[in-house]
Amino acid sequence: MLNKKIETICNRQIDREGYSSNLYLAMASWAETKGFPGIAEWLYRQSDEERMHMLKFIKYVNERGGKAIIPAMKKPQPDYPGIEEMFKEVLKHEEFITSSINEIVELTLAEKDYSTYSFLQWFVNEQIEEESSVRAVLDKLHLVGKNNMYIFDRDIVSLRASESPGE
Ligand code: OFO
Repeated sequence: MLNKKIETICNRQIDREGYSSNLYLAMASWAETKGFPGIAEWLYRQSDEERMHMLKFIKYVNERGGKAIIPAMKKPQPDYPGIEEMFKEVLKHEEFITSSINEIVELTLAEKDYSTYSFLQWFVNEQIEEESSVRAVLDKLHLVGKNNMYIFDRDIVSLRASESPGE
């Protein structure tokens, strides 16, 4: 049975994963309307992965005798000043999610909840991959140069770190 503190912080993470999914969906839609189908595809897939992360937390909380709270949809900003600025925003958001996961890890140790600690190890590793995947996108963007956006857009899908979202 989850203790209340762990249940509450896991519900906070459900909210954050749900927002991540929504944020990347808004970015995907924006990129699509700007004529970047490859970037949009990268972001649509990222949005799906984030929904899987949210589901993992929901199922875990319920399985352990807690009650998952489904969050309201917060509206992300609909427009971005440019592709690079948008990916910098993605990196900043992933760093925020990493620190959010680390806070839960710290709490599980303080509360001696080793089952949740073990559940979180998948997320700890996932965050390493996600941050490095976004850094690779930013590196590629600098390498290709902003004047070759056609090539960047064509190649970005091959930069995805992993295609195994849920398991
Ligand atoms: Fe982008 O990460 Fe979820 O956890």
